[in-house]
Amino acid sequence: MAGFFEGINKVPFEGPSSVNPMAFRHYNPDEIVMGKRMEDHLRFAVAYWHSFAWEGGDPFGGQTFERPWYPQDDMGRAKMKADVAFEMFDILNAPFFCWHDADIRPDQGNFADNLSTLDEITDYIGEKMQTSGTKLLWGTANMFSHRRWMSGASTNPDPDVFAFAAATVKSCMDATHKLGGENYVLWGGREGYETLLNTNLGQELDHMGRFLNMVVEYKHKIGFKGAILVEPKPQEPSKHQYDYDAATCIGFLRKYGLENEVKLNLEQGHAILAGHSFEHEIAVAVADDMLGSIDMNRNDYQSGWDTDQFPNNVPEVALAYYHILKSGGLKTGGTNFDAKVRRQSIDPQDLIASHIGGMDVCARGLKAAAAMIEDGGLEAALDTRYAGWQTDAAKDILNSDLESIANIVLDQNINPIPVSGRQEILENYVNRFV
Ligand code: XUL
Ligand code: CO
Repeated sequence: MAGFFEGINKVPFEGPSSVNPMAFRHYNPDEIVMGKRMEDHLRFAVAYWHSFAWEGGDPFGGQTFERPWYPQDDMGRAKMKADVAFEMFDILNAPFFCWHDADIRPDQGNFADNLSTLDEITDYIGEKMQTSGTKLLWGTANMFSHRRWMSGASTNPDPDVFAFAAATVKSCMDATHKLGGENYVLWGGREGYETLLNTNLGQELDHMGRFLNMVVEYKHKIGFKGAILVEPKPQEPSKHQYDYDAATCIGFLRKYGLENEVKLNLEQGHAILAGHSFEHEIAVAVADDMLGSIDMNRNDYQSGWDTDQFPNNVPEVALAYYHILKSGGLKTGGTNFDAKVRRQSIDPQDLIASHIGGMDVCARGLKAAAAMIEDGGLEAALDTRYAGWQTDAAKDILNSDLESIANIVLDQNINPIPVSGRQEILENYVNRFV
């Protein structure tokens, strides 16, 4: 449906002094940052669900948006939605997009019908991708909205639901592979529990581990070269979700022998819900070479909900990209805006402006992160702080045992002198760049 964004042109880069609300002031795709194009560092993706499938409801009220592709229960309107999506990708010059099966096809109730509509719509999207510059960052299965998933997907007490989930994920992996997706994501919104009174936690975790092994086996069977990613989140919609945070996921992957096959898709808002900073989650993943991709959307710090807002805090974003750049940057992953406009932002222009803002904030954060790395101040401070470990005597400690170390402490009268952690000095340093 060409014309939904009537009057909105391709978003130009106009530089920091621009006052045009429909222009980029920092995101300049071709600008070189640390030897690489900005677009290739950030690898932005538009999330199909929030921009095109979500209708503006909240727990107290229904749809606020009026879109010509509602109600979303018909293949003709699913194609119209795809036309509008690609119109928006073009306006933004977005390199990637992401979807759940339920966002792109109408839901027609049974598996066979959903399979054939998924096939038809992914053929249609595939044709559009031939002439568009926008590629698929990842596909995923929505196994949380329909009532069949209310007690979980792979962790459901009912084996029929496990089977339905396996069939659904197979179909979504096939569709992702067909569209050249660079990753496949699993987020387990209902993989958890509401109460332990009715939950066999150990059995459910074993089923989830087996399920993920089947996903990996199938990836190799079909020759899918992308990464399999799981997305941590501590709760919401379930009271407790098994994929709680990065550390929990890494432990889970190790337990089920998947640590070399599966990486993490980390989301800023989920980190906050888990009581962590985003850079904490990234640093945990990087320490184990588990960073796959990021969802760059924030929560409202007062509400305590997963509000999926576009990022607007440059210092936070800068620290996230600092850890990403230090780890060598995003590889198959990207920066997905798992973010939605507020339900009062009902105009087509709001959809574009929100992405412009998010992309600009990330670009500023990336440039600040690169400047900190090039300056080297944080790295130098770390080197100084850990310099003691460079001596042979210190390295010997790690190869020794408690008894021998105790003797050395006595013989040499080792008496540590506390050293400042210099946190405020380092915070002031970061403030120079953001
Ligand atoms: C939900 C969430 C999902 C995943 C994909 O909080 O983040 O949109 O990113 O299922
Ligand atoms: Co997400």
